[in-house]
Amino acid sequence: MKAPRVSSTIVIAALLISILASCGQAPATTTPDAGASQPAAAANTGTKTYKDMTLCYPQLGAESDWRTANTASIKETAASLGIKQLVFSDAQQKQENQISAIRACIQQGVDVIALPPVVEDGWDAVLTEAKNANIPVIVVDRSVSADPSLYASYIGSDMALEGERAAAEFNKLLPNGGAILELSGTTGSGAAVGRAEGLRNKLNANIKILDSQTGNFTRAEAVPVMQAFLKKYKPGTDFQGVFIHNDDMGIGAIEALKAAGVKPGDLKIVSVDGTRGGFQAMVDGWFQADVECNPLLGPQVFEMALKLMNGQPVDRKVLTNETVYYPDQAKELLPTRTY
Ligand code: GYE
Repeated sequence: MKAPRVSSTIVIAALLISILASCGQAPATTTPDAGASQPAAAANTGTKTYKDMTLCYPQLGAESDWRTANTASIKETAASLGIKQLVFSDAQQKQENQISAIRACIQQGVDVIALPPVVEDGWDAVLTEAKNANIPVIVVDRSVSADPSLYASYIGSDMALEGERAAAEFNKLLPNGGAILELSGTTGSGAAVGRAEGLRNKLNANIKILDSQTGNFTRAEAVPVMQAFLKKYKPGTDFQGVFIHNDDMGIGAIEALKAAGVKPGDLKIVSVDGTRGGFQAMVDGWFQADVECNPLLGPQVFEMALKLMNGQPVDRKVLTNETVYYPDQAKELLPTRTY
């Protein structure tokens, strides 16, 4: 009687772990290749479990609701899986802070580093240091321009596809052409670079991008940028639409538009993220579409981290499956949005 009881306990525990790992997870597609080139962190020490894991997450900041949800997903997943230690820090959107945090993690000898890089360039040195210390790095959320041999995998969104989806919305919203403004994210960030590129790739030739300025992904910084746009260009006459790289900046922009007497629907506005704030802006008639970007990456990150600790191959790229939300669904979906 004893043996079956032990094995059913193991089965239940394994089931629980896999349920927890998939709970709240962003749906993903994977790109297997070159997985065998990962640094083998846990070569001959037996199979590691979540209880053995120390994971370093040098978060880039707390600039948006997307970011808050991403932080919560990492912290909640770490707690529910019962990992040994999560080394979490907030770099306040400064790359040098992220680099110092990574160096401290290397010093401490963490098992895995999961890095959401604030910008794309400038990671080669610190990624080389991690590689030399045999600590695998998962690049999360935004891309890096460093050589792919310096990190194990990328988990996150296809930012160019998000920009292309926004372009498709403007093509539908402005069938006879026109001009749009772009309120872009942090300069040099994978998210802003990809979205800008995607927009330009797919926007109809009769829709002109009149101007593009950064609001650094924050509400506060988007307000003066929109105000400056409104001083230079007349809404409805000089431009008919605005592409905004995230919902937080969209909310800041709405504040400036309202103050200038612009009414919901006067302009075609497309944003990115699909946060509660974005859904509210659709309910209120300000956004005509919100391109989804899913921040709930915790489960995938820890699952991959465990594989890396055990020297198992991983997919080089895990892209989140995403959609576009519209005002007619917003009212119904808003109450169940978790971020
Ligand atoms: O869209 C924005 C956040 O990198 C995908 O960063 C992320 C972006 C997200 O500040 O809200």
